[in-house]
Amino acid sequence: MTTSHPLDPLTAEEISAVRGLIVASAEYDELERGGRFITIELRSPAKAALIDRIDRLERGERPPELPREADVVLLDRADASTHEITIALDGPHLLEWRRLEGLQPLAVVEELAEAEELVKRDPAFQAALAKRGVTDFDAVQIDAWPPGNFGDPSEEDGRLARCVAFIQPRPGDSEWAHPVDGLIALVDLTRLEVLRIDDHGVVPIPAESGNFDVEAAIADAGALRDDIKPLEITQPEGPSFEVDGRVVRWQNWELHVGFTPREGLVLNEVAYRDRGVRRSIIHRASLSEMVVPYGDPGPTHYFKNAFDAGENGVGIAASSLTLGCDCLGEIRYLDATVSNGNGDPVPIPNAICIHEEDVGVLWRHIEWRTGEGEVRRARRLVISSFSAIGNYDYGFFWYLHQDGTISFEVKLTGVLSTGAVAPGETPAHGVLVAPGLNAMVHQHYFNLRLDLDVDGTENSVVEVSTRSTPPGPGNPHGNAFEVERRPLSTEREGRRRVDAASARWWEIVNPRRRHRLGAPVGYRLVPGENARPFAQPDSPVMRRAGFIGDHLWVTPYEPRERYAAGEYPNQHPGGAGLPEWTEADRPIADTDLVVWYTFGHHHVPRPEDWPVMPVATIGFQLRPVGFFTRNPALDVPPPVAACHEPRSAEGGVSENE
Ligand SMILES: [Cu+2]
Repeated sequence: MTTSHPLDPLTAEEISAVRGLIVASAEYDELERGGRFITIELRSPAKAALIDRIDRLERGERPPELPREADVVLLDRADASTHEITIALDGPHLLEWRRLEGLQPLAVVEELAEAEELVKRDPAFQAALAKRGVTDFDAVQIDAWPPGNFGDPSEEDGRLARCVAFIQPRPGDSEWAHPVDGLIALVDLTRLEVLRIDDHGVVPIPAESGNFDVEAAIADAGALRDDIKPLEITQPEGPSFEVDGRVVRWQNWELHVGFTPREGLVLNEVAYRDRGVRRSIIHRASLSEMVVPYGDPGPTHYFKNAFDAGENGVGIAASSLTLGCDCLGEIRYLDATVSNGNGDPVPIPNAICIHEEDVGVLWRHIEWRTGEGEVRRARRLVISSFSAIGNYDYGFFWYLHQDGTISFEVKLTGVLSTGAVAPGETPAHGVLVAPGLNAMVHQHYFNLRLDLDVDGTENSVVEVSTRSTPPGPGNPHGNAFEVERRPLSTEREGRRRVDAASARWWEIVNPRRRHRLGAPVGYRLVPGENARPFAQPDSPVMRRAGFIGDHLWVTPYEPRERYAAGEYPNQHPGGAGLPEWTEADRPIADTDLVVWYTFGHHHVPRPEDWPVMPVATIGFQLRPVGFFTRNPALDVPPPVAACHEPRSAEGGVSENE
């Protein structure tokens, strides 16, 4: 018997009920060619109601049932208009149906497949392929990219995709090794028409295989490695966490694991039970947007800047995880359910993997005089999922640590996006990874929406920088440095950038709750790897992805402000989301606030990233600062009876001396 939670994602039955209600409605009847279902997801109950529910549970009261509702995005198949529909699941009945003008939701897989068939069978596209020596059109794979928005008046209407071709010599081969450069088809996804074919001239298609299966590895290295002995992770008494429905409890931590079609993994109601008292830290944390701007101006590449969340759906693209492959050890899985273009539920079994990992030493000190000391081993709770979007694979990993730290990491792997260059040519905006094969420079940006509620909803953000103390009487030896704390009081002040020179970080504090030593309790957002964008500030991509112009953004909590590049980035001319909202310059001090952290992985490809990339990681940490009175992990027991006993007792050192 598992417990249900008001933030549990919609079940397959609920998705079917929502679909059934919409298809039977009078509003749907008016759609000339029916609708394409883009997303069907839970509409979150109001934040105040969720907090009230927790408070009541803490007091031992029975909380009231919260209404269960669904949000649907539907595309009119006749005129490509977008419709937002809200459904109450008790009944069920229709609450609201809104038609939007000029906004395009993410593209679903059915549309990508239709575009592929259309372009592959297009006589003009086939003629252009034939000019390149390609006549087996079954070996052609078409990649439909979100078109972006470059202000071209002929691209203002309709629902579009830019399609590029790859050749798959044999079924199962990696097509990414064989890009057809210089040839693009602009497609109308609703009317299913090829609007335009741009042929910028023949570039030889790279021939070398980019396969990375076992057969390819043996062909490359002669054999597979034979010196890997079994490494088994066993927890004979089971894992130390418990999963109740989608609520996870582990080592004082409690949280709910959600999932949405657009964001994928969502952490809800993350709290730490501190000596029996539940202390809130995060109300909701999710990947709000991604964008991958490419730095090659060529005709087949300049438009590549996919917003993988808002234009594709990170949750829709989630894969099932398998034991021993994606996750190792004592695993507990959670399933996800998304929907297809027809509105039918699509289960993703084992979409989320939960397990414990040993991560080395938690803390340690050995006295040099005696050789005695204390050591504790660290473990962390891992909650993760993987999404495969086109050529790339992204792993999204949340970690809870025993010292109160929460960290997030993206694992980037999969296959590089490629183009071709003429033999002997060196690409100016990329790197050769195989003969004639260009891996273009690019960046991967992620924005995490962090609705932090540190010990309550009213929080403030302080920027903490370190500077050298000016030489003089206060710094006679020149060694001094000091920490500067700068409160961020309005949204425009809250747009900040990382700065290695001042070792900058930000602290989210609760000014109403003080540590015993006087300072407000808080959590420190510690940046990891990061980068500035290199696209021009007034370029189409920077207008559309304004959230990558700064690394930190702070807004007052507003439930409709969910995604860093706005609700509908697909084909959007730009300006939406964080840049637009923060222009209001609302106050952000001592209020219910949301922190949005943007971080970018700067990817100048290496030959070693080919034919499949070893994982690169990027992320950040949220570390308690004055949240606890002292090291909260003192109570972790020693891993064995004694790690470092006096030297004599170890039976060696003293006697031999
Ligand atoms: Cu990359």
